[in-house]
Amino acid sequence: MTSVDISQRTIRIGSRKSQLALVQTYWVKKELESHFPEIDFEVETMSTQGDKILDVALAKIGDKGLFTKELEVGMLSNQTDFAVHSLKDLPTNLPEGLMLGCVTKRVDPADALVVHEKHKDRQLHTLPDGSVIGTSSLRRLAQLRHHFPHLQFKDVRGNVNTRLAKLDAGEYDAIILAVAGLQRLGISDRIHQTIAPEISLHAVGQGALGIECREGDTEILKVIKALEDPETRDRCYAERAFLRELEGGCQVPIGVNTKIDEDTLIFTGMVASLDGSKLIKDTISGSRTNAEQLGKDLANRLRNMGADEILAEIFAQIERS
Ligand code: DPM
Repeated sequence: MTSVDISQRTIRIGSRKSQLALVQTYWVKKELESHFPEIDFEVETMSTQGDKILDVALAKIGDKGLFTKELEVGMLSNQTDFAVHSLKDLPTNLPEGLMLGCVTKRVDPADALVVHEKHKDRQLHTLPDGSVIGTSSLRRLAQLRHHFPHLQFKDVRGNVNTRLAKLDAGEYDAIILAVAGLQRLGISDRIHQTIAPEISLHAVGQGALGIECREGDTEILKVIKALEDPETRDRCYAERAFLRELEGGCQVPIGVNTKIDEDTLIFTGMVASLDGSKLIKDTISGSRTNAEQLGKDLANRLRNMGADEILAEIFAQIERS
C-alpha cells in the first residue's frame, strides 16, 4: 500500500457555524496542531437543516441527522476530511461510507437549570406553581414532569445564546441547557443548579465530541485518533448501542448515565412516556470490553420491563401528528 505523506496535505475540517460548534471545532484544531505541528488544518463552516429550521419543535422535524447531514455531504464529496460534532447530535446509524473516528474526553454530561433573575433564590422544587420551563428536549420534559408536576413546559429553539436571550426577556421562568455547552461558551456563571442524575439522566453522548470521517481513510483516522479518550469512548459506545437498540433518537425520552470503575462499566438507562407518568429505569454492569453488548442488554431489559409499550405509544403518536 502506498501511503500518502500527510504533512504535504491540508486537512479540512467541517463545522456548523454556531458559536458553540466553532468553539468545539477550533478546540479540536488547536489540539491536533499541537500533536501534528507539520500539518495544516483549515476549518470550513456550513449551515445544517437544524440551524435553518428554527420555528418547528425539534421532535417534530425528526432526527435523521438534522445537525449533521450537510457536513456529511461535505466529507463524501471530499470537500472536507472530517467533521466535529457534539456527539449527542450524531445519529447512531451513520451514512454509508462514513464512520465515528474519534470520541474526545467528556466534560460534565449533566443538564443545568438556568433561571430568570427574578427566581435567583429558587431551585427546581421551589419554583412557583405553573412556572414555565423552556426546553425542546422530550427527555428533559418527561423526566422533569415526572418529578415536578407543578411546572409547565414550553418549546424553545435556537442556539444557546438565543435561548438565554429569550429567558432574560421574560418568555420563560427558567430553561434547561447542557452544562457542557455553557462551560464551553465560557458562561458557566449562568448555571443555577446542576440537575442530579436521580432527577434527570442525560442524553446519549452528551458532553463529548464525536469526530466523523470517511470509512477507511486511514491517514485521517490516524490523525484524529490522537484525541480519543478510551474511557469516554467505551461509555459512549455503550450508550449509542443502547439508543440504537431502542431505535430512539431525539423523538423519544431516553436518558442514560455511565461510569467506569477500574474495568467495570456501570450503566443506568431510562425510557419515559411523554407525560412523565411512566418511567422505566434500570442499571447494568459488566466488563467495559463488552461496552456495546452491555448497552444492548440494558435496552432489552428495559423492553421486557415495559419500555416496548411506551415506545410503541410514542411512535404511534408521531405517526398521527
Ligand atoms: C439533542 C438534544 C438537544 C440538542 C436533545 C436532548 C437539546 C434540545 C433542547 C439531541 N441535541 O438533549 O435530549 O434542549 O431543546 C445540543 C446542545 C449541545 C449539543 C445544547 C443543550 C451542547 C452540549 C453537549 C442540542 N447538542 O443540550 O443544551 O455537547 O452535550
